[in-house]
Amino acid sequence: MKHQPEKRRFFRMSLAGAGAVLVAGCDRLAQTSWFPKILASGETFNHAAQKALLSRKAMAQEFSEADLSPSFRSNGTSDPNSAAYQAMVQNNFADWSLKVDGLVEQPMQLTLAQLRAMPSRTQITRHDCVEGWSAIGKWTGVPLQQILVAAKPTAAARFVVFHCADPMESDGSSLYYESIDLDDATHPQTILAYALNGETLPVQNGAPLRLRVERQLGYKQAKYLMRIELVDSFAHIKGGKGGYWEDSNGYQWFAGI
Ligand SMILES: Nc1nc2c(c(=O)[nH]1)N[C@H]1C(S)=C(S)[C@@H](COP(=O)(O)O)O[C@H]1N2
Ligand SMILES: [Mo]
Repeated sequence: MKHQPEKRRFFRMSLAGAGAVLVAGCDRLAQTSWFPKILASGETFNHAAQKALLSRKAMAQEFSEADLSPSFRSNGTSDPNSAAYQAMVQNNFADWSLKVDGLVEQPMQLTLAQLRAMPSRTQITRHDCVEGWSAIGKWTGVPLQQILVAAKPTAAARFVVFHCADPMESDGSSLYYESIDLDDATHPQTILAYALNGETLPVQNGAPLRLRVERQLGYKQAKYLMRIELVDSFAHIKGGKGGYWEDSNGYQWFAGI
């Protein structure tokens, strides 16, 4: 109990940046059920759990401009095979928007202009793909935490699911998807990136918007984002394992590095 005020301050501080961007209701943060729940569960943590939580909060290494890879290669889908996506490319993504729904009090639909107007974070990080290559790139985007604070996840929300535009089968079926938990979703380096190395995010790297979740492997970095859905479980989504490669190839859902 004696640690409680300290803990509360810690979480408040971690959300301070997010407050600046709130469309409405930052004063109501204390009522957004998932937030106090994190605090409440903290009171019963034992030492090992505390340490585990701290390590989940640790930052991924950041690099300098001098470390940038000469080019950031593309992997997996490099040009989504769908008429709907190709039409959006033709139109410079003017008709694209990101849907935020599921277990949220405030479902939203965000245009690129709205996302670009939000406070951004730029980070130079190393991407590690299980296929045996790495690249260092500079990503700019909106911290996911800001979007969550605005959308207000309900008490039941535990995971964020990222629905992508690219079909993984030649018949146009099986869209790529991924998911992360709220710890990773609210990590300061977890951003929805719209720029790579200071340029508009290219199609081959996930235009117009892709996830960067820097403490996990490459396949978690969902490209071609269309929708983020808050859920209490992903058991009912597609193969039930929380991601395309998790379902199809037995990849680990938590791909920590
Ligand atoms: N939508 C979508 N996201 C995806 C993939 C994909 O095929 N489709 N491939 C994943 C894999 S395995 C890697 S290594 C990275 C590659 O990102 P890059 O193309 O920017 O190098 O994206 C990940 N995200
Ligand atoms: Mo990968």
